[in-house]
Amino acid sequence: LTLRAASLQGDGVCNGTHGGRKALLSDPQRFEAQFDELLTELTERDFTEPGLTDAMSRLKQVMVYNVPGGKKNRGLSVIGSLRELLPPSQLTQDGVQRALVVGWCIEMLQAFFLMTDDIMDASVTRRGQPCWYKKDGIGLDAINDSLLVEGSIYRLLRRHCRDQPYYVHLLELFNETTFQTELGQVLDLITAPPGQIDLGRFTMERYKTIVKYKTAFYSFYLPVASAMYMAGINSEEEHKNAKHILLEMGEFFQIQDDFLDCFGDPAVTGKIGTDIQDNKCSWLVVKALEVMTPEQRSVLELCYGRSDETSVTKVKELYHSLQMPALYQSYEEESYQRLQKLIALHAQSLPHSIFLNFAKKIYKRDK
Ligand code: DMA
Ligand code: MG
Ligand code: MG
Ligand code: MG
Repeated sequence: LTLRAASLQGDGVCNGTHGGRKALLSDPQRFEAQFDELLTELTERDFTEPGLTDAMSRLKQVMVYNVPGGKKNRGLSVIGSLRELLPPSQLTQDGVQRALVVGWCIEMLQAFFLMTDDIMDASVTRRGQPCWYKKDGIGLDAINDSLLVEGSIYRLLRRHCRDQPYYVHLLELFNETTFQTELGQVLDLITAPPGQIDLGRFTMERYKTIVKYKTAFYSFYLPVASAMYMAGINSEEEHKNAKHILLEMGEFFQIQDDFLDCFGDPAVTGKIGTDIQDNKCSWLVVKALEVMTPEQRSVLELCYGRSDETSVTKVKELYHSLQMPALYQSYEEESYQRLQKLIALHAQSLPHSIFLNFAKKIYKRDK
């Protein structure tokens, strides 16, 4: 297997050697276009018993509302990574199509987590619209809707990848990643019991475990590992190297998410922050605790984890007086440098561009 150092494909536009209209589209355009096809497959091609029509139209509605509205970095990075891993001669049209399907499966896994995350975090908006459970007449039925989305992942994988040599690897990877994320979510939740403020719980050690599990595995390792399996790269050593770098990126990504929860613009992020109200073990509270005076700590003790506007404002004022935005900026810079070193050290035979492309997309983001 030859690994290319850089993509010859550039922005992923095909040169038209295979003919047909699809060949003129860029990967992001094809990815967009594929969603409707997958939706039709899921809701019209099987379970066609007339009695199920209403259930299928609900599934369609749930998918349309919850799956395609994000940045799609995770989904697109499957085909992006695969193009770095295989020479163009080894990547067929069908291979590209399958990488796009797997990309949508990751976007669906994300939608499944977010639908339940928003219920548990009592969030109000997501991707610039009301959270699904907040919609009239939905409420906790959103739980079963999220399970429908999760189940649909495996229907698509079976339909499109059943005959591929990497099918079982993908199934195990998706299962393992789902469980890891659920472990992360449980740690996130039990470290933030409503109404029980105990600032002693918020350690950097606990923080790192939470974010590795709840975010890094599914957002960073999963898309690249999927592409690796699809390219026939199964060696534990290679996966270990990739994981090392990607989990580090995932940790940084969640630190950004925590920063944006408090300091981001909801008009840009598409979501209104809830971490202070929810008593969350956020990077901001962990870092603030490291630098605050005992007096400031007693203020935090009284105001953190409360939903009244006055308390939330006091916590934000405290963060400002501790220069948290500046502290975050310098952390971002330092983390970027560390990541570059990590890539140089651990990427080994994997093309560095896979990791660098990812890094480019996430550093300095505001949404
Ligand atoms: C994100 O945690 C983790 C998962 C598994 C969705 P979060 O609650 O901080 O995410 P968000 O800020 O998007 O609600
Ligand atoms: Mg949340
Ligand atoms: Mg959460
Ligand atoms: Mg968040």
